[in-house]
Amino acid sequence: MAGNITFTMIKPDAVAAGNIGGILNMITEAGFTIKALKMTRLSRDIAGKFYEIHKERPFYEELVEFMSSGPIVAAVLEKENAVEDFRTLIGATNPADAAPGTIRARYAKNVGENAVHGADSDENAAREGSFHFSQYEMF
Ligand code: IDP
Ligand code: MG
Repeated sequence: MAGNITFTMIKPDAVAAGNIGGILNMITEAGFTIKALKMTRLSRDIAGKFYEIHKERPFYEELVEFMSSGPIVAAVLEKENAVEDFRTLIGATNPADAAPGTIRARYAKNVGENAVHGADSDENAAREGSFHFSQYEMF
């Protein structure tokens, strides 16, 4: 059975462009409840650990560089079928392929600077949530 928790980050491009409020509004309008939320900045080391699963991919260094280039907003979200529904809400990785009305269609700049992260499985949502938040920061 699908779980009800997912994990997201508003990436440095979207924070710098002033889109935190617009993106959080799209998320809550789509029926997600915010269980944890913080603005922070990832060091290269922490960004590298977070994206360890992509270590062998050609864009890994670029991704780590970008994700540590400025502040981000991390959040744990709750909704029925959270992981899949959130992936639908954010749209395809490349905004050129993202469906109209999705967060990436509206806010992403390109395939790398694509406004938001969304966990891709229940296991990764749990891992990523506890990577960024202690149990006392999740409500
Ligand atoms: P996802 O974020 O849609 O799950 P992934 O394939 O898991 O996409 O890639 C993780 C992140 O790595 C993307 O969101 C994007 O920021 C970056 N990325 C993916 N593909 C490329 C690429 O071809 N060039 C540069 N960055 C990329
Ligand atoms: Mg992914």
